[in-house]
Amino acid sequence: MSRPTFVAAWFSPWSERARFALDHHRIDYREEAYVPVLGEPLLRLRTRVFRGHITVPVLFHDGRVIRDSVEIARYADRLGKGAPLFPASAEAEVGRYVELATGLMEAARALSISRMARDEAMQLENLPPSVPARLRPALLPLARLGTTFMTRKYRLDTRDPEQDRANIRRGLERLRTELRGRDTLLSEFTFADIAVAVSLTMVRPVEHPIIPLGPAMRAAFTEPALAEEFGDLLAWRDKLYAERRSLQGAAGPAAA
Ligand SMILES: N[C@@H](CCC(=O)N[C@@H](CS)C(=O)NCC(=O)O)C(=O)O
Repeated sequence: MSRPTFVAAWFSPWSERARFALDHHRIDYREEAYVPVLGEPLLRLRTRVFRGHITVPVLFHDGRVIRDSVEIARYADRLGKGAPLFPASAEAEVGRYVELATGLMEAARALSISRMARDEAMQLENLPPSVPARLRPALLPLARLGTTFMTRKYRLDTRDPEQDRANIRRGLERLRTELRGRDTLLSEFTFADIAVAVSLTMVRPVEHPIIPLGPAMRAAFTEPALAEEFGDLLAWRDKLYAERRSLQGAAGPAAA
């Protein structure tokens, strides 16, 4: 099999859920770090998408261009030899959890980007880990442009932070009820667990070498009150990462 190329934002939960699925299946891929704004023209050229939004992750393989994290995970199920993440018997239920997790991430993105927009340390740490420390201060204007760009692109300034927090809380309460203290949301480990576990990054990031966030980025992604209130869900996520997240891919320096 030829080696797929995975274009991803190193810290982004959308990228991480696809990376998790690729690694679950032990797929040998090459990761390329995507830098918002700067990386967009080349990505448009490579994907031949010249209008509308373009996002990462994107997977290139054998002439295919897969531009969606969930579709990449489904493709990993076709390529890989691990246990299926989308078992036919649970298609609808997995889809329901993916929708819930994506809603949580969208609400939380508005909160984290608005924190980043106000904090230089967070903007600097947001630069890909491959950028050498001595070059980082000079790239601060680029990092700042990145948060402004994301705010405009996703119309984050039109959102109501209190409403977003309330929606996240409702979603987390539902997850707590449905998880009922079990190890997996459904009767076996599926992409539902990956999508939900990864979405919890936006409540408080996992401490795992696969996503080596520094203190400022950790703070950007942490919602202190929700993290306190839903410590049980975060503990579930931490255990799932410890048991299920292989180190094959690397979101950190090796990914660049
Ligand atoms: N449908 C996409 C959505 C991905 C998405 O929202 N990606 C964001 C992650 S923050 C992104 O690419 N941001 C960088 C940019 O928009 O330039 C998926 O699930 O793959």
